[in-house]
Amino acid sequence: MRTVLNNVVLGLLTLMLSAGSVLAAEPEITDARLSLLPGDLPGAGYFTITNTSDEPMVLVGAESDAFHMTEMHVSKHEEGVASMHAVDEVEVAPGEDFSFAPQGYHLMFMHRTVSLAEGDEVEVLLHFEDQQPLPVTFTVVAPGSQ
Ligand SMILES: [Cu+2]
Repeated sequence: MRTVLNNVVLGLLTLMLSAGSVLAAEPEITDARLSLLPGDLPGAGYFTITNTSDEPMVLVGAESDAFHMTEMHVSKHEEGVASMHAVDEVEVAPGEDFSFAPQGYHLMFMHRTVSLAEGDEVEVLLHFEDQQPLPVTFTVVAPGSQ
């Protein structure tokens, strides 16, 4: 009987400890917004990731039911020419912030599945390495707003 009780107590402790560490390691997402363009042109997702853990966090992708395809992009200005290309992952160092922002990193939301207007909220799942998918609510903002 004593052994059974000990096992139960040990099991509970292990559960509590692992739950605690999972919570501590979750990325914090702030200022999530989605800038739309007219028609079926893509929208751009901007937000800030805060890594309060002591391990690097690696964002490897995103998805939303409101769009057929979502990619991570970075914009570049080279010799006066603006371009962008897809990136596979973005690493946020321990204790650091990383911002997806105009003229830099952004989520590129392509081919809407629903109509969207300013003020609407869009659910997006962010995929971090070694993490559960993280649901984040993006607010639709006017094109060109920062
Ligand atoms: Cu893009």
